[in-house]
Amino acid sequence: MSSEELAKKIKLRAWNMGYEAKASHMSGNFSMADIIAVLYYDCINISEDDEIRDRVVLSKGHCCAVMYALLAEMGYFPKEELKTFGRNGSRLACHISYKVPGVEWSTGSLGHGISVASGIALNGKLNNKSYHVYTICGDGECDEGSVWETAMFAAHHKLDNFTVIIDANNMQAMGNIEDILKLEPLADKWQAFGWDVLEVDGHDHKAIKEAVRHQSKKMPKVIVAHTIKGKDVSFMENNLWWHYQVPFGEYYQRAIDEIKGNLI
Ligand SMILES: Cc1ncc(C[n+]2csc(CCOP(=O)(O)OP(=O)(O)O)c2C)c(N)n1
Repeated sequence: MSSEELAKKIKLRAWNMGYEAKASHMSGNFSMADIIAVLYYDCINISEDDEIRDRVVLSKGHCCAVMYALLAEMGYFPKEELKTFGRNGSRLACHISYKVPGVEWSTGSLGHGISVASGIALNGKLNNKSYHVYTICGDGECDEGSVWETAMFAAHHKLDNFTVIIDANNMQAMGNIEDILKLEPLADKWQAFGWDVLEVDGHDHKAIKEAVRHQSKKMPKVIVAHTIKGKDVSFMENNLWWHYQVPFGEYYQRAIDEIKGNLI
């Protein structure tokens, strides 16, 4: 299986999970699927040895369905359990939960995951650990003040074992980033805070891989990954309605057909 196939696979699983659980945030799940597929397939150390395994914190914790699907694909827990997503008593909560094997930290309150992740990275530095810490953050999430505290903190401590990947899909819950709270020039802002900044097409697996593998020296790294919200489903792409709309009716099968049609 290629990382491209893995990305499509986890989208299909997430869509089915969302349909059964009547869960939203599917379009934000789809914009980041390629990023996490490349991360786990091609880049990070997923050793079981706690001393050396890389850490991944999903800061945009509302988009947990693709992450759970990915972790199940990677063997962290049985795929069968994905059917319990969002059910009473299930550990697969609709915002990501640390109770699920492979999940580093529970998130959902935007701006928290990235802050915690920087602390984990500092801990690694102070204790001479070889692990790298990655966090996936939304662009809307960058409205949170704690994101910019982290930007200062990580640069101050020269955390070159820390990578933030921004899923820059240009939308948040209630509208376009540009209209709600302008972020541009986003890359320049991170650079001004003392970060090594890379920009990629967040659906180009080769470009994502190269950016993730790029080793920054004495500074943290941010990858601004330009993505499309709802990627690969025509009626969801860049359509705000699908931020909170749950999969239903005729849309259910149409999305599956489109994602499968795109299977490489
Ligand atoms: C502190 C906080 N405020 C508000 C919300 C509600 N909320 C959930 S998703 C979302 C939009 C986030 O936008 P973005 O980070 O760009 O995520 P994406 O568009 O990728 O889904 C908001 C405001 C939240 N989860 N946490």
